[in-house]
Amino acid sequence: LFICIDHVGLAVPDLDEAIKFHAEVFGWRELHREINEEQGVAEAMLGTGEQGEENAKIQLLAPLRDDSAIGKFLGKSGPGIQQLAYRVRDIDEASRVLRERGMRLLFPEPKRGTAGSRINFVHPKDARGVLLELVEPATDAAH
Ligand code: V0V
Repeated sequence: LFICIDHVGLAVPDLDEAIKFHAEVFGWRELHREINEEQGVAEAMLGTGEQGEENAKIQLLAPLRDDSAIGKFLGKSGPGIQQLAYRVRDIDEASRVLRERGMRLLFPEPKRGTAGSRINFVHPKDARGVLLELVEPATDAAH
């Protein structure tokens, strides 16, 4: 059903400051950055940058608005891990199987995620306290 861990998402108040911190202290490199209005986030993907290495990424998520998912998370829990993202080959099939197994997905249909991917989320109550994202990368994605 799942291929691997695609990324771990961290809620951060300030994207630029967070990128700098994770680069300077942990050596992560910025791979990609974009604004996703629908999700209310400015996000950056960080990777080790090792050629040929297929590693899980870190996604930094900063809120565009206080009433966005990340804005609310920061207000309630402060900065930290907001989501765990599993990569799937076929999000429609994975969603069907998970619904069959009793999981509630947050969106009726997948939404647009980072770098043209398709994303959906399992409700944190159903995933035992974890906001679980499903991500089907765009077929022509460079990363
Ligand atoms: C809420 N809860 C969480 C949680 N957020 N538990 C674990 N991890 C989280 N991140 C718990 C919360 O403590 C409550 O438990 C319960 O779930 C219901 O929370 P709520 O306060 O009623 O609901 P909200 O308003 O905080 O909303 C939570 C959800 C919301 C998950 C529904 O954040 C959402 O729709 N998220 C999906 C979209 C998203 O996260 N977008 C930003 C990333 P108690 O207190 O009742 O026990 S965008 C992204 O990842 C992109 C673009 C990408 O990857 O490409």
